[in-house]
Amino acid sequence: MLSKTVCQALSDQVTKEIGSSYLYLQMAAWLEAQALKGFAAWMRIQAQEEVAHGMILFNFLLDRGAMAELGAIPKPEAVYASPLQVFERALAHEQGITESINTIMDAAIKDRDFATQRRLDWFISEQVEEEANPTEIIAKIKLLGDGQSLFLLDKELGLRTFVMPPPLAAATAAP
Ligand code: OFO
Repeated sequence: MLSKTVCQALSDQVTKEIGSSYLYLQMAAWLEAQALKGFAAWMRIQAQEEVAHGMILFNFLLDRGAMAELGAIPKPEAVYASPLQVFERALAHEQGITESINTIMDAAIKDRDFATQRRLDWFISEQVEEEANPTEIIAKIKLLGDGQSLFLLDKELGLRTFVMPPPLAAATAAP
């Protein structure tokens, strides 16, 4: 049985994951307004992934017989100075999400809640990628500068496709 603390922390994390989706959707809107359709497409997929992350935790709470109590999602920042700033903000956001997942893991360890620890293991690995992606894009933007070559990166980012995270794919697979 989930403790009250872990249950609340997981519910809050569902809100944060959906909030991440909301933030990335807003970033996609700004990028598309700058005619950077590839960057925007990348962000749209990121937004989709975040909904999937939220659903993994939501399903987990319900599977454990807990009541998920969702919170309010803050309004995301709508205007950015440059694509570089967008990805710097995305990286800072992901670092905060990593911290949040680590805090829940701490609580689950204190509770000897092994099932939650197993579920969070996936998120801990995922956060390595969540930080690596914007870090790599920031490096490429800095390398290429603001000029024409940004359009090459725009093309590259536009190739990203959505991959359903395995824990959610397993839960939604046909019987
Ligand atoms: Fe769900 O990892 Fe990003 O926020």
